[in-house]
Amino acid sequence: MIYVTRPHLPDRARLDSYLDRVYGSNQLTNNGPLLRELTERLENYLGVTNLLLVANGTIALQLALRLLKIEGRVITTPFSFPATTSAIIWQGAQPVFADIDAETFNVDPAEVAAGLEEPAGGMLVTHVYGNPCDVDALDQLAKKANVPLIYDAAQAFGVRGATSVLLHGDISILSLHATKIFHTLEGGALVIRDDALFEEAERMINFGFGDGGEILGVGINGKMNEFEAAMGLAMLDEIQYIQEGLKRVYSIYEENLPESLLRPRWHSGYSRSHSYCPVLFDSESTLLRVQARLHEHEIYPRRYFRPSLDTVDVYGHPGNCEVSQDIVNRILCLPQYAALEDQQVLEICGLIHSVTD
Ligand code: T4K
Repeated sequence: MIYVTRPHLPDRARLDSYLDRVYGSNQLTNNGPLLRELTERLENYLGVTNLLLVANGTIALQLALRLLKIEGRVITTPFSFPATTSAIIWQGAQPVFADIDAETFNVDPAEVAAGLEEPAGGMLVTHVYGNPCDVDALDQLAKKANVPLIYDAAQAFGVRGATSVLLHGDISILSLHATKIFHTLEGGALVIRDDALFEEAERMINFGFGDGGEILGVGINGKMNEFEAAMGLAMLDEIQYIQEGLKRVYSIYEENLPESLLRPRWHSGYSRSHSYCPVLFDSESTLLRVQARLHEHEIYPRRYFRPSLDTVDVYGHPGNCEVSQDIVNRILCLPQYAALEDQQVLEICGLIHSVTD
């Protein structure tokens, strides 16, 4: 079976050497030594400061919204994972969907500007497939409207231009879930621009406790544990191998997929994470035929993202994002992970050709 992704498991002896340290210290969680070491190494690797490791990417989004005291209308994208919208609603705010650009699949700044014509509490937008949004335009819009801006960079680990993409906006969040290029089993992170807000976030994920154990704010338990940090350290030791593998697989797709299949227009000036291989078909019926052909061969691509989040009834705020509603019906993410063999990628390309040619 070939799934859309396959989590990387680092060398067992390497992981064990980190786990031995946990067994030696008996410190299993609560800001332990491995967590502190991983935080420092990730800050260096990503080129950021004020990075806070947490339990998962979803709680990172919820914390970001809470830290920035975002209420009321939140301008957001309909083309993302459900966590992006549900975090807004969970915080008691109201998602207002701005449609996406038909070429990048990221939120369209002109649509965001339209959403900001009425008073808004903030913006939460996604770097879809790790492809940076039009960050310059969005940063400007947030500044002009004087609202906080959160980037859901769950899929954008390691993406950088002149600097890390995570340095845009007030807060960027990462998912470090098992299916991501770099993972800690479950996990997430916030990168917080403001120092005072970062200190508040450190307290917030630990029940609101200050250094002396006094309760300084309403907190929650959002901590990452030492086993997860051990996995992160072992993963980081192998990140170059993972990235090279993803790049190899992606380039085989690029050379061998039908030219008629559209790919997102990637933001020039930024590195590519190669974590996802989305392809856009001319119609949903072609997509369904390709999917069925791949399933016959036990190959399971995924329809990331679907549905368009502005159409989800339980979110209670249906929108009318025509571009997103069209794209979700035609986009398919092909299997993409470092351990995929050249021959397997070529087989997938051949099966797609057999339907589209
Ligand atoms: N914002 C965005 C833009 C996101 O993409 C995500 C997460 C979030 C926020 C929230 O972050 P977290 O709270 O999750 O940290 C997967 C991931 O679970 C999810 O983290 C990720 N985005 C999303 C894009 O993909 P599903 O529902 O597709 O997961 P699942 O279990 O169907 O896994 C996909 C395939 O991976 C499976 O078909 C088989 C393979 N797999 C998966 C797991 C977990 C394995 O082989 N082994 C495994 O252990 O969401």
